[in-house]
Amino acid sequence: MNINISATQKVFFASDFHLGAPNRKSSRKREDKIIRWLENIEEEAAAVFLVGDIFDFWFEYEKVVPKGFIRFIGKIAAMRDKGIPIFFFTGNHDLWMKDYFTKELGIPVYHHPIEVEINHKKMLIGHGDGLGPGDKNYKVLKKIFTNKLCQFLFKWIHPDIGISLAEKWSNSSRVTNENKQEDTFKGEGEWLWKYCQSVEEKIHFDYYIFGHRHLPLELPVGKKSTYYNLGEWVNQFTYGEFDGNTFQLLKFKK
Ligand SMILES: [Mn+2]
Repeated sequence: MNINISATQKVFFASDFHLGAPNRKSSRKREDKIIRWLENIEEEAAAVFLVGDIFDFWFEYEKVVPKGFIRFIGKIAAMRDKGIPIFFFTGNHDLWMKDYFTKELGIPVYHHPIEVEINHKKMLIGHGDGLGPGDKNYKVLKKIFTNKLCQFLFKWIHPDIGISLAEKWSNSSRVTNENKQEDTFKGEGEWLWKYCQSVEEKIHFDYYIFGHRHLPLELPVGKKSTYYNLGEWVNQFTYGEFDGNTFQLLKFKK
């Protein structure tokens, strides 16, 4: 994909909103903040990349849309209607997104990292789950979650039961879980960083942009590339901004 932006335009990146977690009240507060962010950037936005785990849980039934997040969905619908391109990626929490956003809002939904060139800078953009060494338990789970038969069977559980079950499960792995030992830099154990390095050996990208890690990172990949992790929006409210020349990680404070 090729995007060209003018001197007054910017491209924005964010991930891991985890809308819905840990409960409706706290999610609603976060949703309002996300909408304030979108209102802040929409004047300048040439495109917005929402890079996975936007919903703490999402499942697409044939005729039923999960309740909630209606203000956020309304906001991105309005931005699309104004002509701002928005790109969605699935994460490990919302990997069951299918074509509802595409058909209803004109927002493509990507399940894998994609290559994007913006003003001649090459970027590899994706959520980042299951890439690189490590994350072994998740890789097994992902096989089950992406299994067509499992998805077919889940679809036939009544949504009131199916979604409740999924929310219970999500509770154990959610971003708001304070016991989660992932908010400190792991050095050599940063497997997404490793993944960037292995890609860079074969093909050059200026920027590697991922989410999933819940830790804002800016790390060199070889001599000419940088790996950015977008962080998350439960505690840190970090996002990426590219002005055509420079990529920056910023924090939304309003
Ligand atoms: Mn996440």
